[in-house]
Formats: sequence, C-alpha cells, structure tokens
Amino acid sequence: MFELLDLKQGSSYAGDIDQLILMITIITGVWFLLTAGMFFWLLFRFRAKKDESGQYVTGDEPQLKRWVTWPHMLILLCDIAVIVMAVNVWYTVKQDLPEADATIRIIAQQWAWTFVHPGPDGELDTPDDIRTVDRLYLQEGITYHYKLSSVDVLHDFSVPIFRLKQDAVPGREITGWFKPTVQGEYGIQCAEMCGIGHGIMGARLILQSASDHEFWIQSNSPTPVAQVTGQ
Ligand SMILES: [Cu+2]
Repeated sequence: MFELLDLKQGSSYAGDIDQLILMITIITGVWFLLTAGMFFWLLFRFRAKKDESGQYVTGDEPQLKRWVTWPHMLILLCDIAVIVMAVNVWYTVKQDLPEADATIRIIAQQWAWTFVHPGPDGELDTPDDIRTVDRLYLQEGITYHYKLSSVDVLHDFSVPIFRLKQDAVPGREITGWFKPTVQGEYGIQCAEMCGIGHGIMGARLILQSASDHEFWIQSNSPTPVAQVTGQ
C-alpha cells in the first residue's frame, strides 16, 4: 500500500511507524463508519410520521444504556491496543539507542542546518571533521547517532523518509539515532515555526553507498589523513 502511494521508507523504523499510523486509521475508520451508519439509520428509522408523536427517552433504562456501555467498552479496548502499539514504537525510535557505527552533529539556527560529519578518522570533534551547510551526507545500512542542538530558538529536525522528527532545544544537546536503508537524495525540513525564514529552512539528505561515501569523505576532508594520524 505504501509503495502504491510512493511513500518510500528510508530508515529501519519507518515501516513500524507507518504500520502504527495505518492501524490507527483502520480502527478510527471502522468506528467512524459504524457511528455514521448508525446515526443515519436512526434518522431514517425514526423519521417524522403522520399520527405518531415523538417518544421522550432518558437513557436510564438498562436495555437502552447498553447502546452506550458496550461501544464505550469496545472503544476502551481499542485505546489500549493503540497505546500498547504506540509505546512499543516510541521505545524503539526514541528510548532505545542501538550501538552507533558513526556519530554526526546537527546544529540548527535561523535559518539553516549545519552538519558535522566525522572525517577519515571516523571520530567526531577532531580536526578532520567535515562541516556542511544544508547538505547531509550519510551512508546507507549503518547506524548513526545524531547530536542535535540549536544556537537560537526551537527548531525541529524532520526527515520524512526516515519518519523522524526531533525538536532542537536551545541549551540542550539531544542524542538520537537512525539507520538509513536506501540510497538517493531526499528532503530535510524544519518542522517547528522558528521565525520568518522557517519556510525556507530546508536541507538535502544524500544517502550514499559505502564506497561513494568513503570517496566523499576522502575528497572533502579539510585535513589530509597523514596530518591527523601523523604518518
Ligand atoms: Cu527552524
């Protein structure tokens, strides 16, 4: 279904989030059809007729109360099912932190994204780090940790293909993770109103194969490997 809509899933947990949203849509959709159907059936069944006056119903009678109590119980059961599924997915995406193969830094500001990629040494916060603006280069198939911060106001790092959204809060460094699963070029956007330039605060995500990414790192590192390793 998601393939038909061309909603490409680009991270290891994108499918879980889509499943959850689909389940919620189905559950609420079924209840919507049931209640709307019942409503119109009652309108038709008890429509005004000649020589018949309306009946006043308080709803206190047990045989009438059932029509409220039973659907109420069933909806509570659906609520519990949705909560269990949602907490499960939330734990995977936001609470759990699988071991990282690489770590990047994401810095939000009005109105651009700065990305800091580890250089040839694979370590962040070393002289060979590669800084880019509005272009994030990642390798598919490996697990990343990101360290997200903001230098001014609230922003939100949103990557639709990952189904990821994370607020950037001034004064805090927020650590999260993702594992890209496809190659290609995709959109990144700011998903928190952050001032007059909010609408243009987009960036590009370039997901590369291992060899392409290695080539990108080697050709963009500000410091030659020899200087860093002392060889
Ligand atoms: Cu913003």
